[in-house]
Amino acid sequence: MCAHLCYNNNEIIYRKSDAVKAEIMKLLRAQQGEYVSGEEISKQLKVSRTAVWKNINLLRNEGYEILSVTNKGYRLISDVKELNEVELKYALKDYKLIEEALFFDTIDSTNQKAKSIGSQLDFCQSLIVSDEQTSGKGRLGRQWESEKGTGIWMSLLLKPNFTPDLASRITLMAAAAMSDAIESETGLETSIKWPNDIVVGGKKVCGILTELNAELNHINYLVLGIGVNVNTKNFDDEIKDKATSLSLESNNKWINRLNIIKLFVEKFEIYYNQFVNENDFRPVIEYNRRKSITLNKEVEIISGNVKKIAFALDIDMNGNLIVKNSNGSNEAIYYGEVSVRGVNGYV
Ligand code: BT5
Repeated sequence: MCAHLCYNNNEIIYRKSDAVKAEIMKLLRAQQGEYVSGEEISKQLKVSRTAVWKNINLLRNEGYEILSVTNKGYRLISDVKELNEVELKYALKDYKLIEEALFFDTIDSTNQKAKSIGSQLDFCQSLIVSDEQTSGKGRLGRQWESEKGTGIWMSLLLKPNFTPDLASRITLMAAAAMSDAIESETGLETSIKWPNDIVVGGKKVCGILTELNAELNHINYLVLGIGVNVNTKNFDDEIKDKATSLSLESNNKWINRLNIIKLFVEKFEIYYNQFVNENDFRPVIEYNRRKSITLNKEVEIISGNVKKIAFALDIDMNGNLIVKNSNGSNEAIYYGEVSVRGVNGYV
């Protein structure tokens, strides 16, 4: 068991108080701007009036605007921060995979933070989410745009008990779980560009970066970094032709980031447990095959300075891309230092 805060008494008390805050928010939201009395809240939540008052003050400190009027009670004025520490911890409290959830207003990179936690003794399996990244990273040190308040910028820190050669499977699990979460929340149709992009309307909405700290036969920790453009409206010139957001693809509708995170964790935990406990990776491969935008077409494979054209045939049971080379031979492409592009551009 991890020796971090997550299982000691303080943390349990802290989580209980998180639950009270989240339940108060639920009641206030249900009133849709009308007043709800302190007495009513205390009755429904089975806590004292003083506890209600204390928790309302805590919520105010966290940025919610809540009005209180004598003899009327409490009224929610503004509720724009759907993604914050309280809501995140409460939303994830039932998922055993995540022992600790951390939220930052701003950070250099959630992957970087996860790596520094992972290097401590007895770390917790954690989900690290930030509202903004000032130095978000893609593969091979590429830059990842992570504008404040607009996307999901998060990293899952895991201590898997399988060998390092299987780690790339986590990327495919994440792609399947996130594609499913996006579709459930938004109704959009997604595709997966092998191995680490999710695509909507021919453009990238999500990128995944899996990093590993391992010995030859043992993983010390694994960091699964995921970036999703949710309500992003503007992209830098270099990427605006190939990047989009869930909101842009849904007629500018505002989309709830927390719901997507929760749906993702729910699905990812199922895939992860199936693989770790039952050695069953088939559902992930089947999902990736079904949603693949890479298969059955000519692709350009870029490895360092070397580029070649091949035909993408299949994703095998290990998650490798099987391609037919121009000389007719089949080859398994491993996830790693390889970029795969459509011959006419990004997909
Ligand atoms: C990826 O790399 O797609 C992995 C991105 C992982 C980002 C997450 S956010 C949370 C966690 N913390 C981190 O620091 N990173 C992870 P790659 O396949 O190398 O794609 C990077 C390329 O995508 C860049 O070179 C740009 O061309 C493009 N790009 C950058 N920002 C983008 C964005 N917000 N949306 C779409 N494309 C973007």
